[in-house]
Amino acid sequence: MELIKVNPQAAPQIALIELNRPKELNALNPQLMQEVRDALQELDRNDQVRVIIITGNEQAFAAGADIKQMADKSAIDMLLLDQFSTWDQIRKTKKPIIAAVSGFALGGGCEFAMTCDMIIASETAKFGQPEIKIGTIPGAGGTQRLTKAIGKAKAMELILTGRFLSAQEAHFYGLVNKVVPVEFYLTEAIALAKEIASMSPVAVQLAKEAVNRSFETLLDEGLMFERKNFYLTFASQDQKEGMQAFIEKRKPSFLGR
Ligand code: DAK
Repeated sequence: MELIKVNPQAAPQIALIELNRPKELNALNPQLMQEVRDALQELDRNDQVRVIIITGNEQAFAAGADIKQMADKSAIDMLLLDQFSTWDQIRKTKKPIIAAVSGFALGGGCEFAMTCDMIIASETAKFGQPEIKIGTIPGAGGTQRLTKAIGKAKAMELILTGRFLSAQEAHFYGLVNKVVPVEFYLTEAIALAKEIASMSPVAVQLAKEAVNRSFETLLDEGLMFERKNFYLTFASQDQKEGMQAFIEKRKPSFLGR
């Protein structure tokens, strides 16, 4: 594992996965996501593990998918890359996953946190779907999960403006379970994990499956729709301009084609 660190016993029965690309604010590239997928599959099989925590560092949970790797891709390149199969496998993890978020959780980073089952945030956490600013749209569930988590009006505002939600706002809108001072976000996640780990693992697995089922049929359909529109943005000049502008650290000039 190059881009993540895994500790299967961070506390008794609690595993910890740390995203570890600090210089790039933990930007999510395919290799990192595959490492997360492999780690989750192994932890799911490990009888000593009951709850999994995923975290980044104080500055960033993850600032999104890696823009530098996506910038020059065509819609068909994105389709053939098929990164969704990795994300879909992550979604199938049976054990409960808590995201312990500090700093930026943006774009794919916010989507990744929402793919987890619960979120503990530090007071410095910032959530958002800023894809619109680089000429694309959320592609890994943001339009679906954020809308279900915080309601249509606020989700629409965040997705169309790219604004960020503070940790307190995210808590107010029901996106996160709890907000704590930055020095406690990991210990708070571990405390929550321990409480869940003391329950019957069979009942926990079945309960997780049942809660997810409450919206999964619709979610599958919504994710498919989002995916197609996400790919379509890669056929636009505006996506090329938006991502290139980010890389060149300038404002994009969108032409609407
Ligand atoms: N990708 C690549 N590099 C990134 C990055 C990203 N998303 N975010 C930050 N970095 C890099 C910066 O380029 C910079 O690198 P150097 O210039 O030092 O080489 C370094 O991290 C530090 O960033 P900044 O210098 O910009 O730091 P600041 O504190 O000034 O700003 C920031 C922090 C988070 C506000 C800013 O970095 C920022 O706006 N980052 C981009 C946020 C963003 O637009 N995120 C959405 C990306 S699109 C999919 C799955 C997921 C997705 C799509 C498909 N499939 C399964 C197919 C998701 C898409 C996205 O997430």
